[in-house]
This record gives sequence, structure tokens and C-alpha cells, in this order.
Amino acid sequence: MAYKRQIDRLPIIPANARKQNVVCHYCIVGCGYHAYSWPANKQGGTAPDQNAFGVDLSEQQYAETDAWYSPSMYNIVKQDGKDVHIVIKPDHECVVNSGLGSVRGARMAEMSYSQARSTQQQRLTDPLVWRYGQMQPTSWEDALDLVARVTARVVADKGEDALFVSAFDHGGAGGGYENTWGTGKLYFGAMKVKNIRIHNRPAYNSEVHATRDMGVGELNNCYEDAELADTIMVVGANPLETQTNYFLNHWVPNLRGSSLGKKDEQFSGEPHDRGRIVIVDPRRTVTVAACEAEAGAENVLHLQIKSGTDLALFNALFTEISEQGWVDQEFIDASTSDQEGEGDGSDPARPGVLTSFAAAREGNRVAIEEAAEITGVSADDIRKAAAWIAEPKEGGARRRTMFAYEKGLIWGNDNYRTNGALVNIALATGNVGRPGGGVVRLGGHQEGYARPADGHVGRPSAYVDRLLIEGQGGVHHIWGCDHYKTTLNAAEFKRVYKQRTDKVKDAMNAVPYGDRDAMVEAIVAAIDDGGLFAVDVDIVPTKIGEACHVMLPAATSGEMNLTSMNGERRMRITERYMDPPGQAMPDCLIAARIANHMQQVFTDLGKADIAANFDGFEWETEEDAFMDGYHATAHGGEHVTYERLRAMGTNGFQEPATGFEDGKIVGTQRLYTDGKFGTEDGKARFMVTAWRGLQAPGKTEQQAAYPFLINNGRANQVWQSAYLDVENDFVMDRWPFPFIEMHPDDMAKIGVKEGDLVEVYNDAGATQAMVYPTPSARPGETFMLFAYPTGVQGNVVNAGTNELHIPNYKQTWGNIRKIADAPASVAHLSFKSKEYSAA
Ligand code: MGD
Ligand code: F3S
Repeated sequence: MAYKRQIDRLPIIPANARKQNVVCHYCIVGCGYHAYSWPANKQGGTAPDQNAFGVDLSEQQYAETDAWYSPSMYNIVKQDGKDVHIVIKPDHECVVNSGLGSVRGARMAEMSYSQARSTQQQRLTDPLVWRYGQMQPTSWEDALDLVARVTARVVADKGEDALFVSAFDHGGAGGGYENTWGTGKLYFGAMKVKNIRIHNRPAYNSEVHATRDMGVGELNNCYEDAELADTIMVVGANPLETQTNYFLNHWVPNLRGSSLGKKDEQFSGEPHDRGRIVIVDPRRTVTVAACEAEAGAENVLHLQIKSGTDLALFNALFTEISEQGWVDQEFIDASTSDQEGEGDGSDPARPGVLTSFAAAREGNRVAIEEAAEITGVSADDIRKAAAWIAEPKEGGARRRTMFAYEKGLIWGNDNYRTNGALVNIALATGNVGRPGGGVVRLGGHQEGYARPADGHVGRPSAYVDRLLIEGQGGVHHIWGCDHYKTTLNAAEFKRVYKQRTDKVKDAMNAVPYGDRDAMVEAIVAAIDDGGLFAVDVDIVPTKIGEACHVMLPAATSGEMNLTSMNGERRMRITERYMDPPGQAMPDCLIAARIANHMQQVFTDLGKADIAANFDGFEWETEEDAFMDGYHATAHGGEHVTYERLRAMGTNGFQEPATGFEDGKIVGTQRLYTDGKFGTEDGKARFMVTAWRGLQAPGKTEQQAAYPFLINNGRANQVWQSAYLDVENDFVMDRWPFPFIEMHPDDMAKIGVKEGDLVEVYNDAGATQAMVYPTPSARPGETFMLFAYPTGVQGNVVNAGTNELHIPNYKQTWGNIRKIADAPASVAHLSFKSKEYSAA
């Protein structure tokens, strides 16, 4: 990972280096790291008392030593205005990762803003405004005055529904409890904004409404459960590449049999074996290959379903498990409701019927042969999966099965019912709230959700992208997201968005920037004529930012103190270890400054009553936002402060906090251990989840019209839309264009070779990709890297969503044609198989 860094020698971390807590700010796993920093003109020595490791570095170190770091973990950054060396290295004592880094997290240092070492020079340093036909730097005062005046005017004239918002709702970078509270208090407290959407979907909704409606919060177990399970069932996820260290540090030990001791210790008297795994994915992923290598192929069951048919499979498994009598009747009687549900599941706010076990069993009954026909999985394999999930162990002990899912389900066909159908199986087999169990989403980012009540948004909430395309809304505030790369129906969205924002740019070009009154009038007139005024708050210049009129520079994790929780609700603080670039500041403080300016403008407009709504934003630091939000409003938040979190280190505590004892925050390892669930009566609900084919509008027709499935998702090296990676040679040299995995027979059919550029096109739009030969792919089924700047997969995803406006990326079909032979930027690439090898 020293790729093109031109670092030939790394300084030794001195014994007195500053050491701070860091949680990797990329994925949900939230691996623990430490940041070591010390003055640029100093370094440690090889003697044990001269270096931070306390060992004799003049001697050969043992293979597993912690006393090292790689060039990618090193940089020179500013701290209080002075250059310091920084090393951000994984923490061996963190129970999440036990010292493992990932190809993303182990590059946190090299992905930091450094003037000395020229990394991430793309970062926004100053507020930018559209002035004289281009974006120009300005002061916070000037930029916020413009934002507040236009926003307040539009709200005053047209109401709050004319203010559209796109905002992160997570933790890690771009989010965290401080920042979601900042934006939440602004848009849901001071205002009641309804036309708001979340960073990765076109509406303000949960991606997992169904499990919540059933009373089962989606992050209900702990990472240790993956070590304790007899069987792991994973649906629509590729955790080796997307939850890397959760997979490596907690799943692999179970698959290898090295967590057997732990199982014996925790469940004496039960027979134990190494863990088995059932993987539901239409694609043979590297996770499948890795599981086969680690567990032996006989312990891995890959149910390679036809795209979008999970629901039929789950209903068949539920039927089979019930008919075999492998259910946990005691749990069902004690912890689930026997009330039969009402309705037929056609209510768009709740497109499945919440009900009793008996009614769900009846409503979801499907013959295995019928499910085999729909899913393409053999009847024998469905039976085998049911047995691996639920057949009692020798002596009658209940099988412990953990269910995990992510975007293949969440962004797949019929999200609500499919989610419900999987939770049905977990409830029927008593695998919630117990060690070795859980029915959990694997997650994407860490979470940091703290907001005032959001009931006014409604359910289903507005399909914001559609409203924008239809010409609604006058002002758009965007926080840490880039729809140009990461939305569905992206081609149409970009076409209309550009037209609407160009209208405002043209109007702004016609008046002197310094004449603020004339400028606001010109902008408002353009809005009245269908234009849109757009404000982008981000850490880097985004693609959607090119359409915006104001860009506000935000600080990211490590440049501010930031709290978040991971996929087992483990909350930690990442301490501020470097300065933000230029004038950049934490999002929560940007939100507060917008609120302060809005208050002033409404006061000037003579609207004192509205101005009063913007009280309570007198925050000086991110800690003020944390205390106002998480500490004061979160469940258990009163036990949590920055000081206490610092003391809890990279292991933190698992939410919710229940107390503070002996200098430690007391947390909750698993949810629902008392058998009481998140419904009014504490009883979980089953759901009737009848199969209804491809549910989202336009998908069936698309499938019939085009020859290739354009399956899509993530790759190990790339973080999200590559917003930082675009300035990193290690990633961009590997993937100058998004790859599209294709079977060699398909390549021959359309006459393309490895590395050739192809156009992917259908009724929704067109995009481009680079061919990656993949013999393990099924003919007719491709897989394209998602959200990439040099070929946006969302261009070919149609506008169809489920009733609650969850996008359906995964079920996309299109045609593929050659554009060009492999360009020069591709010539150096390796196209070797990505299959994992244990050797
Ligand atoms: P994806 O690659 O989007 O990732 O994590 P994952 O959900 O694991 O999709 C997973 C799988 O869904 C793919 O292998 C795909 O073949 C499968 N799939 C497609 N269609 C279907 C279907 O019909 N049924 C089933 N069962 N499966 C299907 C996403 C997660 O990753 C998220 S949400 C985020 S925000 C993070 N992003 C991220 C990243 O950008 N890069 C890396 N390296 N890791 C990441 N981790 C997180
Ligand atoms: Fe970072 Fe760990 Fe994920 S290193 S990217 S949190 S697997």
C-alpha cells in the first residue's frame, strides 16, 4: 500500500507521541484505530524507551507484531496550525477488529488533507458562491447571508414545503450524532420540512420499515454472535468486501472452527461444530469463495437464486420449517402476538399484514417445488437450507442461527415484504435476543442518528427526486451526498436538475453580485420561473456541486470530535486529531450558523414569531451540539459525555447506555434478551408476505425487453462513490472505469475483450463500464460497480420503487454494446480472477 506515495523511510513513533481514539470512518464495522501524532521535526528511536511500542526496534520483530505501520497509515497534517507527523494504525485491543485494518481503513492517513504531502488537495477550504459565471471563494458571512436570505424568502413566500433537503442520516464521515442532530434540529425543529430525502434514497424513510413494524429493531445482536452461531444465513451481502473485518475477525473463526472453545464455554451441554453458512445471492461473490476455502465446500450452501426472488425462497423456508415442526413454540407463545392481522397488504404505508404465527403460516404457504421454479434453486437445496437453519441439534437442542442481510435485500425486489419474510423465519425459530442468533442488517455506514420527532414527514414520505423532476421546490439544501452519482433514474434527474439550476445561474449572472437585494430578487424570479437554487454542504467538490450556487466546506471525522455507533450498536468517539482544511467547519456548526442567519433574516422581515423558532443554536463547538442532541434526547444519552467516551477508548459501549458505574458507561450487549419487543404490547408480529413477482413499476417489462441482468454493488478497494478515492492513485489506477463482470461467452457474443469500454443502456438511460471477464458469472448476468464517477450505474436504474419509496437498484436489465478497445488508462490492469484462495 505504498503505491505511488514516494515514501522511502518512515519515522519511528516517539514514546511521547500524542495518542488519540479513532474509529475508522468508512464502513459500519467501525474498526478501532489510534492516531499517533508528534512534531514534524522529531522522531523516536529504536530503544524501547524511545518509541511508542516500547520494544527494541533494532531487532527483528515477530510475524504478528503490533510494532509496525505501513506508508498508507502515515501522513503529515496540521494540528493547531503546525505540521505534525501522523500515524493512524489499527488497535489490537479493539474487540471489533483485533488489530486488523481493511484496504480502506488502513488508508485513512493517506486520505487526509495534507499540504505537506499533497494528499486530498481537492478538499473544499472556503465557502464558494456563483459569482461572475463561476464558483468563487468567499467568507462564511457572505455565503450564509445569501443562503439565508434566499431560503427565508422562499419559505416566507411559498411555505416550508418549497425548501427541499437531502441529508446524511448516518455516522462515520458525513454524519455522526453531532451532525444529524444539527441538520435535524434545523429542518425538523426550527422548521417542519417535509420534502426531505436521505443521502442514498429518494425519500425520508427507513430502509427496513418491515422489521421495525414487526417490533424487531434491525441491529439487535452483537458481533460475537457470528462466532457463536451454528449456522449463519446471509442474504444479499458480500461481507468480505463490504464489512471486511467483521467477516474476517468474527465469521471466519466460526467457519474455521476456531471459535468452538467459546461455544463450549457459553453453551455447555449442547453439541457444537464449526459454523455452516447459507448464502443467498444470484452472484458467486468472493465471500462465497472465501467461505468455501475457510469452512470447506461441504459447510457452505450458496443458494444462487434468480435475481429478485428472495421472497419466494423465504416463504418456502418458513413453510418447510413450520411443517417439519422445527419452530420454537415456546418462544412463539411467550414473545409473539396471537392477534390476527387485518387488511390485505395493499396499504401503501404498510404493504404487508402484521399478524400471528398461525396466520402468517397460512398466508405464506408455498410448495417447495413452486418456490424452486420461481427461484431457480433446487428443491433439495431449499430443504437442505431449512435443515441447516432450523433442524434441532443432537439431543434436541435448538439450532442457533444468525440471519444477516444488506443491499441485495434492501435495494432488491419488494423490500418491505422480503424483509418481513426473513424476520418471520428468525422469529419462528426463536433466533432473536439470544446468543448466536439475531436478524440484522449488516449495514453500510456507522450510525449516528439523533433528530427531533419526524412524524410530520408522513408515511409514505414524499418521493423527493420525482418532485424535483416535476419542477417542484424552490431551494435545495444538500448535505454530504451526491445524487449525480448515487441516485436512481439518475440520467433524467441530472437532465432536469441542470436545466433548473442553470436558470438560476443565468439570472445571477445578470446582476452585480454585491447588490444583495437585486441578487435575491433575481434568484427568486428565476425560481418563480421553474428554477432551483441549490446549496451544497460537503467536504469535496461533488458532481451535483457543479450545478449548485453555493458550496459550504465541511470538516470530516478526525478534523472534529465525532461520535457514532457501529453494526452492534457500539458507540465510540473519534477525537479531533488534525485541523480541518482552510475555513471548513463541522456540519453541525454549519447548520447552527444557517439557523442564526435565518433568524436574523426573519427578524429583518418583521417575522419575529418565525425568527423565534431558530433559538437554541448558540453552539460554539461540536460538543455543544452533542450535549444538546444525543446527551439530552437519546435513550440512555444522559449517561454519555465526551469525557466518558474518551475514557472508554476504542471499545466504547453498546447502545443503549443503561448507567454509569465504576467509571464506565454500562451498555447493552444484545437487544430483546427479555423476550419483549418494540411493539406497544411488547409482542413481536409475524407478517403475511405473499409473493407478487417483480413489484416495482417497470421492472417486469425491463426484464422482458433486455438480455442482460445489470446486477450492481460495491468493491473492496472503493469507498462509496469514490468521493475521496478520485484523488487516490491506488484506487483510480485499479479502477479507472467501473468494472462490469461478464461471462466470457457473453463477451464473445457482443465481441468484446477484457478492458474494452462498453455502453450499458436501456429504457432509463445509458452509462459506460470496463469489461472484466468473470468465468464464475452466470451467462446473461453481469455485475457492475455501483456509484462510480466515470460511469454512473444509476443512469440505467429506472424510477420504480416500492410503496415506501425504497429504490430497487439490483433488479436492472439492459443491453450492452462495445464503445472502444481498452483505452490507455486501462492497459496496465490485471484481469485475473477475483476468487479468494486460502493458499
Ligand atoms: P452490495 O455489493 O451492494 O454490498 O454492502 P452489501 O450489501 O454487502 O450488494 C451485496 C450483494 O447483493 C451483491 O453481491 C449482489 O450480487 C447481491 N444481490 C443482487 N441482487 C440480489 C437479489 O435479488 N437477491 C439477493 N439475495 N442478493 C442480490 C453494502 C454496504 O457496504 C453499504 S450499504 C455501504 S453504505 C458500505 N459501502 C461500502 C463501499 O462503498 N465499499 C466497500 N468496500 N464496503 C462498503 N461497505 C458498506
Ligand atoms: Fe474501516 Fe474496518 Fe470497515 S477498517 S472500512 S471499518 S472493515
